[in-house]
Amino acid sequence: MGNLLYDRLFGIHAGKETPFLHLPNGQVLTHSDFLDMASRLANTLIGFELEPGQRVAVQVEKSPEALALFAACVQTGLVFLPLNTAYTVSELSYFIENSGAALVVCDDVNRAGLAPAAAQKARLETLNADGSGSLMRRALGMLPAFEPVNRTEDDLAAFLYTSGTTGRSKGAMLSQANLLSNAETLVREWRFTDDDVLLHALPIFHTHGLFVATNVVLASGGSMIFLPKFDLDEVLRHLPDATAMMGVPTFYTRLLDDDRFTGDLACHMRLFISGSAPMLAETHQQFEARTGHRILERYGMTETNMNTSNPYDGERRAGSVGFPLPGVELKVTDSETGETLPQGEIGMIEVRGPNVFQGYWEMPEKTAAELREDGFFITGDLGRVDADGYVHIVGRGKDLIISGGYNIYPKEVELVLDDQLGVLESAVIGVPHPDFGETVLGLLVAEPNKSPDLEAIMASAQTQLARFKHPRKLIVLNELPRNTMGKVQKNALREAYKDLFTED
Ligand code: MLC
Ligand code: AMP
Repeated sequence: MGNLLYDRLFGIHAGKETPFLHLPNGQVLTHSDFLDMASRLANTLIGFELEPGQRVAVQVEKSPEALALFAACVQTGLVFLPLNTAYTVSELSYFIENSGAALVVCDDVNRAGLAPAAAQKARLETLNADGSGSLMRRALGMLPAFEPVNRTEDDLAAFLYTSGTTGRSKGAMLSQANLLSNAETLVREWRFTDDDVLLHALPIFHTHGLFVATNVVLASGGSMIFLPKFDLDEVLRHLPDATAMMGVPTFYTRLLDDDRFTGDLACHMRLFISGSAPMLAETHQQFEARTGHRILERYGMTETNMNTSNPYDGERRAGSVGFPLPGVELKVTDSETGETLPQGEIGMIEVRGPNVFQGYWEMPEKTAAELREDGFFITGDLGRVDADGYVHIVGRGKDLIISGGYNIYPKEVELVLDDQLGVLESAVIGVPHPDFGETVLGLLVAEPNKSPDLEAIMASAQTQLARFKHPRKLIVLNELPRNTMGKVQKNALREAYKDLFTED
């Protein structure tokens, strides 16, 4: 039967002494070095007596070892479950519990905090940013060879948790075929080859940095300049050695804000790609004026990987996310009836294809509500298709904030705010922000004759929510605007505060 995902992403590079990872300290790991590391880890995982299909929850800093752990999970048929390094212990406990993870891998500094959550069912190992920790200590004693475990294309390869409108995160289950089909399509569409050097400054716990960036490089046999995070100085330093870069819009606005980012520095590049959040037409234009490059914008989601892309050859249209990828069907429907709307009209974007996930882990109702029986996934994004077939995202049907490429569901923050002393109720909205695109604003209504302590509320939020979800500001209102049905009018609030962070 084999293990197609392993064979096509990793196995094809066996014995290759060409570079795979260029590290900021000048060290280079070849494809062969990387596979040795992955195989040692695979032997370690098997030694833990884990069964294929079990989940491995991983909250670690970006490192070659962390990436090799993904490869080792593919090799052993374990389900890789990467988690944002910003998550607090309280957020992590939910993911560990909900996924029923059999192994938790975390940084040494978080070990004590996570021990109670893992104690019930999971084994706990550590992996630090420099590769130290219990996991690699064990792996170093293992053989650098491993025969991949048999897996079918429908077997699960990864879980990625994504928040929801109710405030409860859902584990999106991705199969081998979901990941492989998308990676191979993107290699072709974006013309990646083994000559490419991708500047990789994204986190590797999300679709963008892990499945889009890394899998595309693996499938094409190229290499990556593997930076721990987006640090402007480091990105500028390494840009001359790269051929391509992928980023969220904040990467590009930060580059444009720096005079050292010149046309000369970018002229040798083959491709700049943006996604995960809308890029302003103004950013597209400024980037082209500065560098002569048109950023290629694409559109995807945790549940679907990539759905659409602007063309490699042909017009890359600012404000559009391009055409459905080969094999992906896209339609715009009436949110109420589900009927397909006439071309050009605005409605709900639905997609179907080999990229679309298998459902939410142990949440059949939520799965049924978003994934139709005929295979179309209801994205929650509102859009239209123009006369030339380009898809435009015009808004969101879901109550979601995207800050610097990270998703925040207001409900999750509201639940924390509503719980605070002196707070009667709250509304959390996204408002424009010059760096993050959008940011979180918390609006509070005090209980009668109480005045909530805003500093104490922020401090409490810090213990419960990852930093990127914290409101940048809290404002106390006399009441929240409501419609005749009693529903909070978030549109009115967004309009009232739209200039809060963008006015000089
Ligand atoms: C960091 N902070 C954020 C933040 N990232 N706050 C809001 N939104 C964010 N995105 C916090 C920091 O903790 C810090 O808090 C403060 O904000 C400023 O820090 P910074 O140094 O400026 O942050 P930085 O480390 O530079 O991070 C910004 C960023 C990063 C944009 C580089 O967030 C990032 O790499 N984003 C990429 C996200 C991504 O990969 N999304 C893909 C999802 S997949 P303090 O304590 O200093 O106040 C997906 C599907 C698809 O969406 O289509 O791709
Ligand atoms: P996530 O759940 O983190 O995978 O985020 C997916 C969401 O990001 C999508 O549903 C869109 O709302 C948004 N998104 C991704 N790419 C783009 C883009 N190019 N333009 C606008 N929104 C995007």
